[in-house]
Amino acid sequence: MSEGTGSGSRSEGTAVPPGQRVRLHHKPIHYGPVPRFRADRWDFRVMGATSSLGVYRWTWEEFAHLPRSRSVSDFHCVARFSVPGMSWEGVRSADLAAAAPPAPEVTHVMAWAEYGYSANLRLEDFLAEGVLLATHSGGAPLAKERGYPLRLVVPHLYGWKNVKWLRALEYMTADRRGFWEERGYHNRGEVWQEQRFFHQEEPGHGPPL
Ligand SMILES: Nc1nc2c(c(=O)[nH]1)N[C@H]1C(S)=C(S)[C@@H](COP(=O)(O)O)O[C@H]1N2
Ligand SMILES: [Mo]
Repeated sequence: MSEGTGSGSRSEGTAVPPGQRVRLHHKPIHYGPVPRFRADRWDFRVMGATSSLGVYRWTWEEFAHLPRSRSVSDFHCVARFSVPGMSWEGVRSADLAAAAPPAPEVTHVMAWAEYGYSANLRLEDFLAEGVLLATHSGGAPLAKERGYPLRLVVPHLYGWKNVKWLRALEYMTADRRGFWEERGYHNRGEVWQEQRFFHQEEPGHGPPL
């Protein structure tokens, strides 16, 4: 088991990103219902521009055999609260990408959840230190409403990029906006740069059409 600290966590001090306040507890936040997990129907896929051109697929049982790591990081919701020092356990994005390598042209990744929720990430943000496909939090399996059985943890990007009930990753050779990115939120959502909303994006960055 490898241990790590999220790149966005700044956990050495009490620093909180601009515009955020610390909250120790918070209610789950998501759009739509909590999906039910069925181990016999669940799978995890990596699709799109893989280097082999094929689709990778793991059953729940197979997914448990991927290398596992732990990471401690702060969580930042765009609704202006941050939860310090959350501990997560799961598969590091880099280990997943080693098991399912992207083609050299891949620049972005779309994370797909149950019911079609999605969030886009730059490949470098996806591969950053501290990014996990988490199955556990605080030493226990994720709670249903926190994304059980699998959740993306991207500490340096706002909460909406931390896709709960994760089912697939799509490697992309051009950027495309996900669910909230199409609805007025920032395409990247980096918390220390306070990239909250679409209107903050640089001109020419590529507005949604
Ligand atoms: N599948 C899915 N994942 C999601 C969401 C969602 O609506 N659907 N909401 C996001 C938002 S906006 C936030 S702030 C976090 C909240 O995570 P939490 O419920 O563990 O606090 O989940 C994110 N992941
Ligand atoms: Mo959020």
